[in-house]
Amino acid sequence: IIDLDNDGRISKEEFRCAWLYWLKQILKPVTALVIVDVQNDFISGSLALRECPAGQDAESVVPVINSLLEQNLFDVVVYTLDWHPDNHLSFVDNVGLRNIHPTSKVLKEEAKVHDEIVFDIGGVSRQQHLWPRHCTQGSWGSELHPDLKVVENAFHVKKGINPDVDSYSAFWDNDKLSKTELSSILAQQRVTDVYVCGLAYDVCVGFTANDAVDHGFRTVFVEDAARGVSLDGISKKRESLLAKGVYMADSGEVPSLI
Ligand code: VGL
Ligand code: ZN
Repeated sequence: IIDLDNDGRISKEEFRCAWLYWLKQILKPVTALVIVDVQNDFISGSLALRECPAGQDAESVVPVINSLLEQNLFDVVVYTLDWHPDNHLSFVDNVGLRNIHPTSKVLKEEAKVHDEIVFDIGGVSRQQHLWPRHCTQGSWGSELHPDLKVVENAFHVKKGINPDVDSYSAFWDNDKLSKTELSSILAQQRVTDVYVCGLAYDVCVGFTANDAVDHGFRTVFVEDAARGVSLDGISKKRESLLAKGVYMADSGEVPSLI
């Protein structure tokens, strides 16, 4: 692109253009859209968000996410899947399978959905929010919503596979015992900017956005493409993410950010 003149030198204007070109190359973001847990159970199955305290319609994120995908804005697309074994500790009907830690205020016999119980897992205490049985591996509830657009060459990341620890973040489990494939996928693809959306705002999307910042990514939370469990949970999560440096945006603003 640089046209040398007769003396073999470049003009001021050419120098300016070349400089801007290289700056743009160096600073060019590589973007990833991480679509968190847009699975049947959170929309119309056992953990349907409309039955949760905030009463939100989870299905309404599907056209918003599809529209983002149809604009071909992102270099990388990742779909995450909550992917639990039958004996997962988060299921309220599995409480009987484990020992309760003496510090637990919730007793085995009285445990119900949304309680915070404390288990004794191999001599270590582990606090756990109790959920209805959801997203068991290979079930209908674990499938992506049938209307969600699935793009070619996307990555699919499963989480919550270890029966003894929950995994809200798509990066690692709640006790940071082990990582999913997400961070190595994003590193391998040279991603700089992570856009998060999906279900649920105050649980898995929020935890994923938080950990994206901790991994050093510029992080954008696409709020109109997310729905949550509780209004209080959503507003607290929003505050803590803002304090952390997460950028809150609506899907309509995304093209101007990229
Ligand atoms: C989720 C509750 C339990 C989520 C997963 O994807 O937000 N919520 N498991
Ligand atoms: Zn789960």
